[in-house]
Amino acid sequence: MSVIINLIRNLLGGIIAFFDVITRGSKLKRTKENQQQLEKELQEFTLYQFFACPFCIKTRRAMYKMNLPIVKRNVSKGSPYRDELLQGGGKVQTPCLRIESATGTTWLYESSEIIDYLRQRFA
Ligand SMILES: N[C@@H](CCC(=O)N[C@@H](CS)C(=O)NCC(=O)O)C(=O)O
Repeated sequence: MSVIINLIRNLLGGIIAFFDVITRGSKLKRTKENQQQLEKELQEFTLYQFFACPFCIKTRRAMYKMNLPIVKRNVSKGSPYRDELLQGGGKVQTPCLRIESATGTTWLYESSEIIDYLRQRFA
């Protein structure tokens, strides 16, 4: 039964992801220098996610719009990143943004909070 539920969930997620790609439009443009500088800063971020998770699609869409090419790690069952997320963040819930800074590592859960954080910093 759970196999069928997972199949339906992935199918619906795939459809949402497809419509996201064809409707997301253009991304924010920066000068080459500004984009390069920004991409250096982005090395401190990692997004833990599932491809077909609607909350991850919403977060990836906002990241695309802000032109933030952040490293993504898929946490499907069997992936080593799933354990990394569980150990570091405390639970397997996606999306989760890992933020590395001089003061330590923060694991930010909740799509709305992740998007707000990125908007405040980069938009
Ligand atoms: N309110 C959360 C909801 C996140 C959520 O429910 N994510 C699901 C995937 S779509 C999840 O991680 N479920 C745990 C699991 O599948 O193990 C958000 O907006 O980020």
